[in-house]
Amino acid sequence: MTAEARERVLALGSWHDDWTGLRVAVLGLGVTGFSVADTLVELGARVRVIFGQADEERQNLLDVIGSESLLEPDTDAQLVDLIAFDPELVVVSPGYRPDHPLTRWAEERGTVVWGDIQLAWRLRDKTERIAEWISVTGTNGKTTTSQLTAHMLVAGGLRAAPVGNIGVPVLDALRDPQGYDALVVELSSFQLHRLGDISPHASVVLNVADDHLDWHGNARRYRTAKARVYENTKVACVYNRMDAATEQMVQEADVVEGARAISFGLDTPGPSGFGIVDGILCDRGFHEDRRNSALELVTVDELAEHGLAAPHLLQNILAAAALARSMGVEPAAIREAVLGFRMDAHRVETVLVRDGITWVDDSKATNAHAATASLRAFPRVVWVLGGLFKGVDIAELVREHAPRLAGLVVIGVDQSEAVAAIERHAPDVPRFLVDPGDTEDTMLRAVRYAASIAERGDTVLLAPAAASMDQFTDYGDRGRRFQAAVQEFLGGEADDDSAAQR
Ligand code: UMA
Repeated sequence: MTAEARERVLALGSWHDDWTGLRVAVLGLGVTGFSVADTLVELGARVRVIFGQADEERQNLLDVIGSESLLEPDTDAQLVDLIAFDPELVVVSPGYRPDHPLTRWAEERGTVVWGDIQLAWRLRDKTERIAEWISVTGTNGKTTTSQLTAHMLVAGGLRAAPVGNIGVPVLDALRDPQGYDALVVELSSFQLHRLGDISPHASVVLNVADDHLDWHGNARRYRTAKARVYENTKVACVYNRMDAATEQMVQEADVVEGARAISFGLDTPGPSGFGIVDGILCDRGFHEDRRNSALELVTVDELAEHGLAAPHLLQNILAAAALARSMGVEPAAIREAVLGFRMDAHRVETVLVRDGITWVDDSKATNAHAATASLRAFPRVVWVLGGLFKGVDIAELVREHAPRLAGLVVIGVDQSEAVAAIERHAPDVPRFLVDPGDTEDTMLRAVRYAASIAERGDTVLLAPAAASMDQFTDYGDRGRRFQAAVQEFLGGEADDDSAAQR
């Protein structure tokens, strides 16, 4: 690849530039790969999508839009195809590891390699109304915070949507003909790894704990990826006062002059923070008279009535409020948005209360940090855990929560890591290993066992601390099967207060 050809690609920074005839290889055909191919074909580029597997509908659609494609599970054969295609630009889906042979080949030869976020940033001027970006990341709470922020922006009269890792590719949103005032972009550490030079209006790292270490190689690289979210922020870098690592990331970030560091936390805030005073969530970050007073947003009691007062949710609400206030949303609109907000399914969702035992689905707890937050919320727990631990050591998690455990139910194909941690830190807690041979039956067996040891006052908690793909399609599938098994096994009437706890 000549330096000149490379420069030509790097100079493409607008929807209105000339993309015609550009040879682009798109790696992966999930939601991201399809949105990238669809966009680039629309711009007149010559697109070839290379992927190991994909659903049939997407493959058929590639033909319809006029993209070339290669379905080939073997990476060596994919590489031969990529070399023959001789791309000028490679756009890679988030799931590809940094050391993947195809991206490595492209980078070594000097071909430009972007993620979809970098491409979307360059194309953001498609409509006359150009959206500000608000970047949201963190190990946990990203999706809830992105949804809350978008909700607040909409309540404040802006056209806004949550996009990105949440499941809607940014490229799909920015091709909406009406355009947006703001896009709240949930960024995974994978997307942050290939972020490029985006310049968000505001940004936040909610918290940082180890996750996805198998993908990044080690904890340092994972944290470095997360820290990138603050780079080039224009107005507000929002960080968590209770998580020193996030503050350090802000201090080290290269931001646009004038951008402010704004903190959030459950304690009393200083003049550049959001926090809680006497049971009231308040803003001392954007309030004009912030040196002397705080602006009331909503009370903890009001949030409790809506099932939104768990500590991790209060943090998400404060972070979202800081982001929304940075866009000028008034406190009354923030209050209205929060009180009208409903959590997604499978996030600490009460399935049933029966005989004084509460059955809770937190299938969304796909890592140790999230599982800890939900385990802490209950005094005595029969804990259903296991799946793909993604290179993170769960021994510490078992050690911390051993005193509250009434029982353990281990699911997942490879249970050795969980068993080793349990033998070390919770050897006396009754445990049951669900035979991984029969996925269909997994949750029913888990529920049956949990029911045999849970007592009145206990919570049976599905908080696997692991990804689900070894046995289920995704965390939603895992949660639905758990809920179905609870209903099938326990069925019938719930205790009277069951509905109230949902
Ligand atoms: N593929 C390969 N080889 C690889 C990796 C992927 O061939 O090494 C191919 C697959 O065969 C398939 C395609 O790539 O054709 C799938 O691409 P992908 O894994 O990047 O997934 P997408 O469907 O494009 O979805 C991605 C995010 N997935 C991942 O990061 C793994 C989605 O986040 C995100 O919603 C979507 O882009 C839109 O931005 C999911 C996720 O699990 C929910 N995220 C992780 C998390 O939140 O913890 C990071």
